[in-house]
Amino acid sequence: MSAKIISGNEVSKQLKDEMKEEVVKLKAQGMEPCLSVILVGEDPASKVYVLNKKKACEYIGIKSLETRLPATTTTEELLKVIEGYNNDKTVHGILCQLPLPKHIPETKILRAILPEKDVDCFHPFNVGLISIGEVRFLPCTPAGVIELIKRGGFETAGKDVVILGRSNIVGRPLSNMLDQRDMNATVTMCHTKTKNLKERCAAADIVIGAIGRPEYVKADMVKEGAVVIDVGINRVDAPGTEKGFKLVGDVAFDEVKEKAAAITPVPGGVGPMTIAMLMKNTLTAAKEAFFKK
Ligand code: BQF
Repeated sequence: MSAKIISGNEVSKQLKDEMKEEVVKLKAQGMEPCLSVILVGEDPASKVYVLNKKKACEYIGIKSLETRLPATTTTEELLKVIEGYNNDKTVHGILCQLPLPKHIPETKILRAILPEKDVDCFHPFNVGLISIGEVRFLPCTPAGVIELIKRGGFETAGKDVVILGRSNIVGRPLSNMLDQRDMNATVTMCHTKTKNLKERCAAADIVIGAIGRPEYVKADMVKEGAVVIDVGINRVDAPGTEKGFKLVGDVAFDEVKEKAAAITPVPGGVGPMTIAMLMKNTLTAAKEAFFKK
């Protein structure tokens, strides 16, 4: 039997349509939600991501501002740009596209964004709020994963979830969210030093791949009837194709789909959900700012 394919393209479209309607109402009340995106350098993947965010803003009716800085930008120059957006009352969300050029310390930059405008939810203050279950923003990719599981109709309460990967952006916050009282999953985080990793995966009701290794999760690592969520976006060489590369996830899709109950594709799975959740955070920030004053 072949797995149900959980389409992030479809679910994210649905979410964006809901937000589009909401923005019409917010604008009627005199509010114009606005997201500022800062891109430092010329990373080709980052350029695509920034463009995806701009297009989503346009679709929903969120105003978007963009600052593009050369790769040679100093930390101080970047901090100035952030400060400008922090002080701008018409800007509700700010994000600095990662990764940054190596000479700029990421931690320093992420701490500079005002927590109430931190729509990526990377500021330590907002990260801390998640771990105590007191939530303002949810980090975009983990929130997208959870939304896909929910809208796919899959229960998390009492389920064993294995997360492959412990990054600050995906694995760690996702673990923090899934074992809160509203989700009630039992979470195991696996990494390079984990013993019996294969066996742990194969025993899980839900497997989440977030390690950045192309097609790492094979069919023998997945239980019959499991739900498999693929967060990986890996560029692999594909000679003869238009771009010379293709995107594959952390899951060997073709073989795992024959065993899983449900699986997310790459592209068109978690990726578009990340963007939709960013839009949701931007609306949250705008509403908080507007109704507070
Ligand atoms: C799709 C990201 C790693 C590091 C920094 C749609 C996106 C990707 C794929 C996208 C990502 C990944 C983003 C698809 C934003 C997700 O159709 O499968 C959208 O734009 N993403 C980012 O901003 O920074 C990253 C991954």
